[in-house]
Amino acid sequence: MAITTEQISEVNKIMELCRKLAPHREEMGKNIRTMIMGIPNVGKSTIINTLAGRVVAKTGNQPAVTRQQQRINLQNGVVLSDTPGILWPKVENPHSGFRLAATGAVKDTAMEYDEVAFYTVEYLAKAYPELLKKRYNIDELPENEVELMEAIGEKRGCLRAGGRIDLHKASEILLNDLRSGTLGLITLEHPDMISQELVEVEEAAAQKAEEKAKNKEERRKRYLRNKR
Ligand SMILES: Nc1nc2c(ncn2[C@@H]2O[C@H](COP(=O)(O)OP(=O)(O)OP(=O)(O)O)[C@@H](O)[C@H]2O)c(=O)[nH]1
Ligand SMILES: [Mg+2]
Repeated sequence: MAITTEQISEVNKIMELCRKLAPHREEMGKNIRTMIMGIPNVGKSTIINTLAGRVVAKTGNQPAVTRQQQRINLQNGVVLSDTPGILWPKVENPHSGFRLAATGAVKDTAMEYDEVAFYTVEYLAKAYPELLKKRYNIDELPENEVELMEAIGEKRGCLRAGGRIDLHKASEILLNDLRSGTLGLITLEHPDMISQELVEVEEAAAQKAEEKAKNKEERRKRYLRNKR
């Protein structure tokens, strides 16, 4: 992805902020030590290359491109550490799982790829219908997500023998367009969505715990019956 001059000057503001945060380091004549952290495939290494003004860190459109910590001296009083992407040990909210997969933060093989595309297109149809219409030249978006993926596939010539739509190919087109920014500026998550989803996650967890307790009680009863 090409970085614009505007983006470069935005990114360089980070340097000013770092200096403000740690003025004592400069007074001591020491380098300010910084570290960049985040989920996989969000552009950590790309920011580092932009700050360095040259390619010092390997980037790529998939998770786990950076495999170990790498320290880069920017030669302007700041030393930067690039780190591999990190994720929560367990993602309990299924919506978060889909969104992480949509952005490529988890490996494409970790989840059912086409399901991820269906989830994403359903969200985009609600949140950004105009972007979808424009990108794929569709006047009216079908309500059903499978039909919508079929419409995208049809527009892009994703055909299989017998004229059937190749949904996997259509899924690849959609997710690539999202990840490359070709679809437009998109956010997959808002704070209010999360509050609602967390309530659902808690309810599901409570229900699971209740079922588990019930099963345990059943087992205990059966055990006591057999013992008699
Ligand atoms: N659309 C878009 N793509 C970006 C942006 N910044 C980086 N990318 C692309 O996103 C992909 C991942 O970038 P990296 O810099 O390798 O990401 P990372 O966070 O270092 O990834 P890991 O080291 O794998 O955790 C690359 O294909 C970049 O070209 C951005 O602002 N917008
Ligand atoms: Mg990286």
